[in-house]
Amino acid sequence: MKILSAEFVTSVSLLAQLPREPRAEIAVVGRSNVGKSSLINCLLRRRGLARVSATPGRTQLLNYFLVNQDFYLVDLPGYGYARAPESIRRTWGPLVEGYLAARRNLRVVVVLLDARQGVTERDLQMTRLLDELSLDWVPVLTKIDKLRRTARQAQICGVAHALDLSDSRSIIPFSAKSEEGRESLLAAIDGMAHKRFHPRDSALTPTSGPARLGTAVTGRS
Ligand SMILES: Nc1nc2c(ncn2[C@@H]2O[C@H](COP(=O)(O)OP(=O)(O)O)[C@@H](O)[C@H]2O)c(=O)[nH]1
Ligand SMILES: [Mg+2]
Repeated sequence: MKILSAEFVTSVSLLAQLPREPRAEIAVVGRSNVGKSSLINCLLRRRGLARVSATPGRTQLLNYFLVNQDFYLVDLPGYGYARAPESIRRTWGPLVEGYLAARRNLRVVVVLLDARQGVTERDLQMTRLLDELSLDWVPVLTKIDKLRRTARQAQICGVAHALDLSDSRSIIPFSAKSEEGRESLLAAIDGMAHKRFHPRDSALTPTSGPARLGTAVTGRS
């Protein structure tokens, strides 16, 4: 998928403010400081579109980016920032969980995991929630450039094990610095945004767990 256009559309702090058009949505979530803003800027090739923040955890906003005049990339507030004010931490759950549970046009959730830290308890809570909600999700290992070549495969296997994935190839190693994984992630997003049939659109029982991405993500950079 080529990025032809990308623009910031709106920030939402209440579920009642969510856009009403029935566009496909791809959400991005992860711990504060995991590299979410950097990943979005890298994917969309727009420096500074999503701010790379020095003070994480200050805002609880869902940021909407319109991509190719086609689908929304939704930047969800990061979790697990210990120094965030209590009032902010209290609003995270209802806002993010409410969005994930109710948003019918949500196609897939991109779950960011820090390559050096691996899977934390908060990450597991998130992936379990996504499974409970029968949402497809794609694990992405951010800042992969910080791992030495020798440590990297062991870490990927460890993350697959922690997430209970049968195939470690469903994890996308990513670096906003080198752009490794950019094409793989774009291909995965493209596939999910344009899938003709999506369980959330119907009354059929949806399948859950990491999205089956077929060949889209096997050819890594
Ligand atoms: N080496 C390296 N650093 C990164 C990468 N992505 C983000 N960072 C750094 O990690 C910090 C947090 O990044 P940011 O995108 O603001 O994370 P966010 O809080 O999840 O939005 C910043 O200092 C970034 O420069 C990456 O791919 N490689
Ligand atoms: Mg950020």
